[in-house]
Amino acid sequence: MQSSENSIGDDIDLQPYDDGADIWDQVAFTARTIPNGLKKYWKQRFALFSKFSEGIWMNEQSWYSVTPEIIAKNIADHIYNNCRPSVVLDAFCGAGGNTIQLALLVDRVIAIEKDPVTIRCAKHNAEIYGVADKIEFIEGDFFEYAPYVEADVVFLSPPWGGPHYLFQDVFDLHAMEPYDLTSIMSASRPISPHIAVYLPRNSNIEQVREPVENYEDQEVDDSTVLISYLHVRGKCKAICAYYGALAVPSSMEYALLPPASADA
Ligand code: MGP
Repeated sequence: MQSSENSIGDDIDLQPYDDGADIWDQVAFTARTIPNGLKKYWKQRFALFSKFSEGIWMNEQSWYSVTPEIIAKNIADHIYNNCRPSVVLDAFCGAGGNTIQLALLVDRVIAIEKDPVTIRCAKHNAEIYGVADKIEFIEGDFFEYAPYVEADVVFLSPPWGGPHYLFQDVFDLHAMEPYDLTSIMSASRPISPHIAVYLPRNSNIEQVREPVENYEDQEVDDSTVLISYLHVRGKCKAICAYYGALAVPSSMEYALLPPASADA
């Protein structure tokens, strides 16, 4: 079998802490074993993780929800350039796409994920990118841990209720499942006013503003929200809403934006 077809490449030095033998059938797919519904993501595997062929693990849910690497890097750059944080919380870390790019820039990332298989993917993938020692992984529920976490910036890439989010013309962030935007913002704000949220490209933009409409903070102009439309090869994949000191346009961000005609 060719290694380009293989999530577990021949030359991989599997991590001694977790050889994954018990979950390989859930996280290590090949061109032959990838389920039909995930084939479009398989074609994008190197856009999701440029080191895919070094043995990246993704379970089914991660395939459709992980942030493509160029976008994760763009968000991490924006956070780093505007806040220079020491510690960032990634509250729903999934298979680690955002956590890894953040850990490449900041001192420490606290990465929370409640699904036991998904967090093993994230730990394993962080090893491949050489940043595992900068990440504190917590297997558990963000809302339980939120009151005890200390971080300079909060990054949120919540579940959107599955790939069906595009069935709505305008995605209702109040009805986002299992956590609506207001709930995740309310749990995050006591940790830091500097928040980035990765959301569907068809999100109701009025609702993106609502969580901070009535905040008055003397240190930060909390009423400003920056919406970044995130593209891969000319196609908008998602948006990132930036709050607090992150709500500042950056040249990095505009570098990703294609001409308007590229979206047609
Ligand atoms: P997509 O739905 O596969 O759109 O997701 P795409 O690739 O434009 O598909 P098409 O059918 O329009 O061709 C685009 C991106 O959204 C994915 O790469 C993920 O980064 C992100 N994403 C998708 N879902 C379902 C989720 C989710 O539930 N949570 C989070 N945080 N991100 C998601």
